[in-house]
Amino acid sequence: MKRKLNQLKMSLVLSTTILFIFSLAVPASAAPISPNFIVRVGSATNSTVGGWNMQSTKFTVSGNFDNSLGADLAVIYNYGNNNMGIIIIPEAKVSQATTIYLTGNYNWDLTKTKFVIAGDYNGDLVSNIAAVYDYGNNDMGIWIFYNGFLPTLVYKSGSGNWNLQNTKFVESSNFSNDYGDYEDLAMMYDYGDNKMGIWNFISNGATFVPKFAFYSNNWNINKTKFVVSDDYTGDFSGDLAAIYDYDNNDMGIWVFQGDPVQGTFTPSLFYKTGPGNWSLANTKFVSSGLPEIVMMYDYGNNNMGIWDFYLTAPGVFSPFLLYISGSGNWSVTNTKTFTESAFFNPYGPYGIASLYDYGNNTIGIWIFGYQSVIP
Ligand SMILES: [Ca+2]
Ligand SMILES: [Ca+2]
Ligand SMILES: [Ca+2]
Ligand SMILES: [Ca+2]
Repeated sequence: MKRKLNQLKMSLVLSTTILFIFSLAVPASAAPISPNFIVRVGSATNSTVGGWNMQSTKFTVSGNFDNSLGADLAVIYNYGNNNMGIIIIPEAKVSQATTIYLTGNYNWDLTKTKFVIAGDYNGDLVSNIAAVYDYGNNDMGIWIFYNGFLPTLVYKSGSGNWNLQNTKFVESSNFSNDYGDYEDLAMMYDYGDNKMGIWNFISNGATFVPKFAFYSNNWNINKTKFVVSDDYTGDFSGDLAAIYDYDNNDMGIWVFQGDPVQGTFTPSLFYKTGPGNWSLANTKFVSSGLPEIVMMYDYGNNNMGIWDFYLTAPGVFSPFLLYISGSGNWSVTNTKTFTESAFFNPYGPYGIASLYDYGNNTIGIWIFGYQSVIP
């Protein structure tokens, strides 16, 4: 699905001016205008629902899970007694949230669920959910919730073979064309002493086959603050992007280009702010559902900004401030998720969905919608 969306996005970028409309009721006093981007503010489209416990909301991912219209949100929710539920929020419309799967009591331990992501692992263009599970004794399992959300154990390392404490990031994309055009999982692993490895778990549509895809003895995983994935090189094959802290408020974005034939990664630096220009401590969320990287930045005083690192040339990200709430208008602390995808909205197909905690077991979802216009 990502691939289809990326093609769409690329053609839009080439042929049209992109107009971003943010569906918040607050004026964007400092929104810049660049030759390719016009930012303006639309009306609020959020809705809220009561009885939603943020503490029980363990993971949120996006994908087209219902094979209808645009992207949806899927929430992994703790119903207690080791009963795990999957809630689908179609096109991020919170009022339509539906629990579509429950494991039943004592069947799923969420404290042992270390990563949850989404991708299409069997090539039917319907998104699936992947959960990485810790069986203890360094035994790791990958569960996929396929169509109908039937859980299937697609990989198990066996005891003593995989340490999930050392597994720092897991991302999904079609990194390798081995076994066909299915999305795969990439795991970034900390070998200690600035030694880092990336493993590809390559889907064959039914099980996952591990392949060692990258190694560096000069990469500090503790300085790696976020990892996201998409196609950042325009070859329709998945890449990883790692947000790296160079200290002194200097932030870099490394892209690990996936080689779909070799199943390996080649890193290159696509962006660096320089010292004094970017606080990763103030960067609450990083997301990428398109060949760009969006970050939610906390300016303090409930002033929130959304920055877009956009490919302006091959191998080059350029930052654009897409939105700024103004002081007192947006609590980053109350913002629980921030997910870019093809969320259908009144303005166009692209956007960001953000789960906002209003307290008293009430959540709302805000859509930051992008609109494209033909000039
Ligand atoms: Ca959908
Ligand atoms: Ca699928
Ligand atoms: Ca693949
Ligand atoms: Ca690529």
